[in-house]
Amino acid sequence: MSDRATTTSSWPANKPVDNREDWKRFEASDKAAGFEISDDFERFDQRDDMFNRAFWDDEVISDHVTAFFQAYIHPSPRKADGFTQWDYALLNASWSVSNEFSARGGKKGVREGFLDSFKKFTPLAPTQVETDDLEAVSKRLKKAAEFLGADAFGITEYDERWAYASIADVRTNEREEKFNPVTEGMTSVIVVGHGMDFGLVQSYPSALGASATGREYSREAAVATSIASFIQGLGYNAIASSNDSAVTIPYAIKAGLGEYGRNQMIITPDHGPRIRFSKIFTDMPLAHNKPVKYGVTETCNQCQKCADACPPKALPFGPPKEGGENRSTIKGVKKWSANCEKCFSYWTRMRADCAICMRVCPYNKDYSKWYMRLFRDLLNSPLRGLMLWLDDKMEFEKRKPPREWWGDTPAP
Ligand code: B12
Ligand code: SF4
Ligand code: SF4
Repeated sequence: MSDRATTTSSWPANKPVDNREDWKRFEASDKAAGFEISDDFERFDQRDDMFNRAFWDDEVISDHVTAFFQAYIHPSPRKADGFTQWDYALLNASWSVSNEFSARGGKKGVREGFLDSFKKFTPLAPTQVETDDLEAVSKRLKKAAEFLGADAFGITEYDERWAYASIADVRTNEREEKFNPVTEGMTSVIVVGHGMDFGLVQSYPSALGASATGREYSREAAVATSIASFIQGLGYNAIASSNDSAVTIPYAIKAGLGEYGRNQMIITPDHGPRIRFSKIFTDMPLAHNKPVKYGVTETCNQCQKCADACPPKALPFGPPKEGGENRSTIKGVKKWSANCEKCFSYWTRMRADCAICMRVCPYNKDYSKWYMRLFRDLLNSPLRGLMLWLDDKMEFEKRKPPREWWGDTPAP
């Protein structure tokens, strides 16, 4: 356990937070996924992520931070395109279902979807369905998940390393450490993808563009809890989760949903980086997917559009390396890591979240069009260099004026 994790731990002292011997069983699947994890690895404490540090860390707290969070509750629209009352109204509407979920545990100090996992809707069925044929069971589960709203679906083994060593307690601004219950008895993690609106992402940075993020948090809450309810109805435990409980990206990679990019995102074949993820932890016996490799790492080795475009220069140039510039980076994992202090500080000054690094990525295309699918396939081929040149020439990454998203409706 890290020294910073020793503050007000209130869970039993015998809780295993460091099972290094047991983690050796992940060596083969780590290799297949391209994970390089050293002996310096430590599980991450949620209170060290930027959102939580914004409440307790004097190095992060500022008037800009206060104004940023306020903008999502009581916005101050301005005349600038993308920040009008219409834009903020859509932004806050897009978040409303998610806000409802996260507020309902308020009195108990629970913030579902962000710090704590979602409350269960459906009691555990007294009988369990047969699970002898794992492939068939997983196929049915995928079918149900797609019906319930999943845009992408994958399953991987539950891996304790990515579960937060502790979760942040919302009851005080200190965000003290709270026992993370998700680790108990879980064997699989189902990772569900939620595609973001292409046109809105093109208008980032803007309050209007941020609606693309808000809508998916609302959908994550609805879809992940529905899938968990389905599994509970089959007689197995299921815990629905959005940003809470665990670092999502390593699970998404192992579940075969896509490859990790320099922009710190999973880049999927069907949505590029323009996708968000929720997860469901379960003890239901399921078949596990394998990681996919389709050329993203090679493209990122040759491209640095996201790092160039990032206004506060928070993204890394050069090859992956271990560790980061501050406490918001997990220890002991070799990967591309951002300086998230710089990133979050930019958001707070702008009073809205950012996703420029998603917008400018050559994989951020509208894949409902056949010629964009062809573009992607050529980008993943030996013609990569040419395609990156073409991507620049065509200026695909250019920001679209937010007012254009509203289409033919006259500007009021
Ligand atoms: C906190 C957080 C942030 C913080 C910063 C992270 C931090 N270090 O504090 C801020 C506010 C800056 C942020 C920004 C953004 N975020 Co964010 N964020 C999260 C959140 C809630 C927690 C991540 C965390 O615990 N990080 C702390 C440590 C682990 O960070 P780290 O060491 O730098 O590791 C990062 C990556 O390297 C990777 N990672 C971690 N471990 C490992 C291990 C291996 C082997 C590999 C390969 C990668 C990997 O995941 C981490 C993501 O922060 C996750 C949801 C979740 N529960 O995972 C979403 C999440 C990662 N964010 C997401 C997105 C999309 C964004 C933004 C584009 C904002 C937006 N408008 O949507 C930007 C992108 C900024 C950037 N390029 O990094 C998505 C990514 C989706 C995708 N396609 O992969 C997630 C998964 C949320 C979701 N619901 O889908 N985010
Ligand atoms: S912009 Fe380029 S370097 Fe960045 S994630 Fe996309 S392909 Fe990789
Ligand atoms: S979200 Fe914006 S500020 Fe943060 S890394 Fe991406 S481009 Fe940079």
